[in-house]
Amino acid sequence: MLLYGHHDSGHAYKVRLLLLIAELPHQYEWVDINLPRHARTEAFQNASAFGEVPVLVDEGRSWCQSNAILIHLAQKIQRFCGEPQEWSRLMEWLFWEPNRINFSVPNLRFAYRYVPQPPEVLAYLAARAQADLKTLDAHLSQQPFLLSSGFTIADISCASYLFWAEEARLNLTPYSHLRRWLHDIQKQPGWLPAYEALSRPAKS
Ligand SMILES: N[C@@H](CCC(=O)N[C@@H](CS)C(=O)NCC(=O)O)C(=O)O
Repeated sequence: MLLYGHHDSGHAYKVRLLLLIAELPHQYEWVDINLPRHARTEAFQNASAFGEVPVLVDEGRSWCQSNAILIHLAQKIQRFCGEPQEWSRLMEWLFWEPNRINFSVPNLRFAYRYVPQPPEVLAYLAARAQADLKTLDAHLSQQPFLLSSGFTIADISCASYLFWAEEARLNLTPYSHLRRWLHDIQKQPGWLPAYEALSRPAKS
């Protein structure tokens, strides 16, 4: 398997984390997403239906959209997808995440790191982020992971950008259950911090 990613992509981080935690043999290729799309390698352009990272090439087929890739891998290995009766709960989190946590937190982080936004935009995003953190914290006060059976791709998906909470200027101190959960995810064998997991491999 080959994963295309970039060190600033929490979307790519989700997929790399699953590959690492599941110990799935794979290669990782860093893509310069600061280049215009037409200037990226031909192999990447051919594999990436949406022009974005992450893309996973698996058995000659390319898979795009981070949560779709997580579902593909979890189904393939029959791990990290919860119990069969939890499938709809798993889907709920995987559909909640792109519209909520993955809207608020990455855009806040991007604004503080790269493209400044007016105060009203920052306030809007921060309010959404706080609501999302509260949702997660309340849920995680009831059980260790998002699904009652244990650690799944829902946790990987919802947590990926939260490992960069500081860069989004979000204070996680009030959210003790959420902090405990992030800590438990970090304890999964194979887990790596985002910049380490997604760095450009040294040229040989
Ligand atoms: N919905 C996509 C979002 C992917 C995405 O936004 N990728 C960004 C990096 S985080 C990207 O490739 N940006 C460069 C580009 O669009 O050319 C997913 O879940 O995979």
